[in-house]
Amino acid sequence: MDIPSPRPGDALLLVDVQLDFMPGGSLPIPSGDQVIGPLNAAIALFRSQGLAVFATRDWHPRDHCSFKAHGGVLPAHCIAGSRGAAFPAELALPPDAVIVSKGIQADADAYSGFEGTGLAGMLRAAGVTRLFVGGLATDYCVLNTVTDALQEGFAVVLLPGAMRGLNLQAGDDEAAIATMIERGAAPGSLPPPAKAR
Ligand code: VGL
Ligand code: ZN
Repeated sequence: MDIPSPRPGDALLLVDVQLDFMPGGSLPIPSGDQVIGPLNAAIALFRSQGLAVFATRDWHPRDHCSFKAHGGVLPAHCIAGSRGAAFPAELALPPDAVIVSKGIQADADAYSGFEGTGLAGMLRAAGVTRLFVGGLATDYCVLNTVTDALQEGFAVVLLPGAMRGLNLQAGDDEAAIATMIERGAAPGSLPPPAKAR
């Protein structure tokens, strides 16, 4: 398989790597914490090449419409400013990472990092043409973010080892990856770290 290496015009996009989506969080994604190691490796690689890192976060008001108490089906999660909405301390987000908050309006959900955030414009302003994407959850926010990225004209390389799905039904994550590839994303991984010599 052809494994693209990052080059100028590329950026890394982390989707919703937040404590509430980790084991023990309020909306835990199975093995969600397993994305942190591979994403840290990707962050190091992109930074070593001077490439930008973007990170979306779910950032809901207390009365968000996706919450059970407010007509939705989900437990309350990622309330803006709460501990659960924070990035895990183990995630090595660089200080100049661009943080993109989504789902900030009570009456609308936003599974895509492009919805109502201005992300496409920010990426274009930064000269980004291709995104390497990992994070949570493969079958919800990653799927919707990647779909919008392709729609907006960005090339996408998936980092399947750095994603995990909610899998409300078994296999939802695999199906989401297949759907993203059908829509034009490239299945990729990252090259292994260069060997010291
Ligand atoms: C997500 C459900 C609700 C996600 C966010 O990041 O995939 N899923 N809010
Ligand atoms: Zn949410």
